[in-house]
Amino acid sequence: MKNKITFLLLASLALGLAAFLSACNWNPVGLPGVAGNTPVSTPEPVLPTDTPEPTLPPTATPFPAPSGRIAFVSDRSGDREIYVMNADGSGLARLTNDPGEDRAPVWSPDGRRIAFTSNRDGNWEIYVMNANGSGLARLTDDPGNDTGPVWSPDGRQIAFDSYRDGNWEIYAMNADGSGQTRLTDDPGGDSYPVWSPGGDWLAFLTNRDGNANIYLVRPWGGGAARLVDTPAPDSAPTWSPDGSRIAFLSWTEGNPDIYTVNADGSGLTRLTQTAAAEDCPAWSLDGLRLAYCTIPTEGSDELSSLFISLADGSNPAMFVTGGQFNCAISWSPGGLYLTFQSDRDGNNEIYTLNIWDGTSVRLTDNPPASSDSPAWSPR
Ligand SMILES: [Ca+2]
Ligand SMILES: [Ca+2]
Ligand SMILES: [Ca+2]
Ligand SMILES: [Ca+2]
Repeated sequence: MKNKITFLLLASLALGLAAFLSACNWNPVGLPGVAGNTPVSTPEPVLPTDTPEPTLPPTATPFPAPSGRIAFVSDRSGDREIYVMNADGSGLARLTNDPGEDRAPVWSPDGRRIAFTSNRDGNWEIYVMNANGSGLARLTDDPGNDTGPVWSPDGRQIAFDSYRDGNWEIYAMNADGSGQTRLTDDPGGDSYPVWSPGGDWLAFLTNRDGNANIYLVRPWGGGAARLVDTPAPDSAPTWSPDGSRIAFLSWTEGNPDIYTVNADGSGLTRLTQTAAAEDCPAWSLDGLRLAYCTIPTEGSDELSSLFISLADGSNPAMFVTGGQFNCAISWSPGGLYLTFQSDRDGNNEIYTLNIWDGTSVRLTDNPPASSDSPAWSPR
């Protein structure tokens, strides 16, 4: 009997202690460690508060404003330079200042650096700078043209196109320019490398089969393999965020349409069937949607438009129309906005689009200069 009472007493003490710990949100894992002789104060227990009654009617939560920065190219100073601005168009800064042509800014995955292509030293080379324009460094240095830098997802490598061997080949290098390695070796033109989200593949374009096809190669080299065999030129491969599918453009039906295919080459699916030229397929960050542009055929009285459809091509919704060119789509961090260039107001300017209410805002206004090639920072 005594043992039973003792047991019950201990059990109720244990339950009480557990209830106390639970009620206080006491988190033993969160306790600071004791370092050296520094005394550590015991945190005050946090008493549970009553769950507040929901306020009716609910107050409107403001829609998140666009964050991050947008890099772009403009010739407003007389030659093409790289600029950056806040996502509302404020805080404009010119990052390059060289009579050569500077183009194709691409953000490092951590948003701290920008790689770009310039012919300032007599032929196209790859450069990198900090996101405020400081710390400029040339990464390639050879007489052949080097273009199209793309960062690996971990930010440690940059893949690019090079003509240093007498035809276009895919190269990769460390982000400081060291370790430049040729990944392809074919007399055909190999260009436009795109990293898979996992960093373990590069998709690229090659005309080694007689028309432009998409191939895959490992970032460390080895053989390249054809992803999909289409009878007409393909272009603009872009990986879904989970790496399972690749969207691209194909001229199979006589003009560019958007297709997707699994990363193993199976499941080829045509998403658009229009006479216009689709362009710039860009997956939403959750992989559920694809944004793209249509560029009307020459002589058509249609206007260029920007669409967002589901990832299988269904439910295409026109978000923007006007002008002959809406393109260069880049999604915002968080995925609630995208930026694009359009000549809907007469010359190329940079816009943002709120994909939930469909409103677009023009961020640049420098006629007749062009502002184009917007790239939204990843954070
Ligand atoms: Ca320049
Ligand atoms: Ca070069
Ligand atoms: Ca080649
Ligand atoms: Ca089409």
